[in-house]
Amino acid sequence: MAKNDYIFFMAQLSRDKTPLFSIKMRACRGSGKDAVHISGAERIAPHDAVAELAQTLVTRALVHEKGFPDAVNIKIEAIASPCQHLDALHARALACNKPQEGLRLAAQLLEQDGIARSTEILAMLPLAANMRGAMLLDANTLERLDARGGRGVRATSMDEVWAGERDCLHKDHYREAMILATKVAHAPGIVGEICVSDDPHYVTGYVASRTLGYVRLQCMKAMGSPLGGRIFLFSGDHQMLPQTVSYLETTPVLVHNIPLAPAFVRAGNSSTGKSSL
Ligand code: WAQ
Ligand code: MG
Repeated sequence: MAKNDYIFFMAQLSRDKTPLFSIKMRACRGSGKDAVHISGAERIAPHDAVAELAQTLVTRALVHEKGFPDAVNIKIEAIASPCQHLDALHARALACNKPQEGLRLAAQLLEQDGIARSTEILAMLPLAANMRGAMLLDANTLERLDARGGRGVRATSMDEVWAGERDCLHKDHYREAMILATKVAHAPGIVGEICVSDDPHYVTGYVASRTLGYVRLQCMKAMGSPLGGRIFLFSGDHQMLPQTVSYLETTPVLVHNIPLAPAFVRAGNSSTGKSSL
């Protein structure tokens, strides 16, 4: 092998062996129990891209509409376990222009997906506001399963598969939510998710599951409201819960083939007056 070929070969080999890194950013104002979450984001990237991404995420933390943070945390860790590769959920988008309409569509979609108590579940969304993570609920009994007070369960360790840098200085609500929703939908025992952003000017939310796909709902809350929240719905034997939470919190997931954000279309109305979704 010629010398240059050898150098190229060795460089390639070491790159393939280079572990992926998780880069997590978290910004808050205040401290201790009174800390208010301002922004958070995470990426999974190869070694060469880590320093620049960390810098971009710090900049993102410093320019959030919720104001200046008092503290920005960056955590960089090599990913030790093998990543699970998942195809993104199918995506669609339903038009609506009032929160009540969005919430009603959400309830209907979940009900059609087999979640009988969807209206009661949606009425619990305000309880999930101001949590750092999601409220984990038994979809059948509505019992709260996370028992973690204001923290909730956070899905972490996921990104789209690295295909060169994409802009992450600005939050891409759809893309980041699709990555999270794809991981959550594949967690053992999880049968659905509901999400409303806590970003005051982002009123679009979604419901998702493996069978439903990812359904964007154009308006889920009043413009300007800082109240969002997430609910993860669990169904099954509670003995499985530690496995579910561990999957959500630690299994590294890389998502492939994220579809472009679909345009919002009106749900058709059937003769019964109920939307056909
Ligand atoms: N794991 C669990 N819950 C989380 C996580 C996480 N990693 N990150 C945020 N949450 C919870 C927390 O309670 C937040 O208040 C709430 O979700 C909303 O989080 O297709 O921006 O990051 O256009 O404000 C939906 C995009 C965007 C819809 C959702 O959520 C679309 C969004 P945010
Ligand atoms: Mg937010």
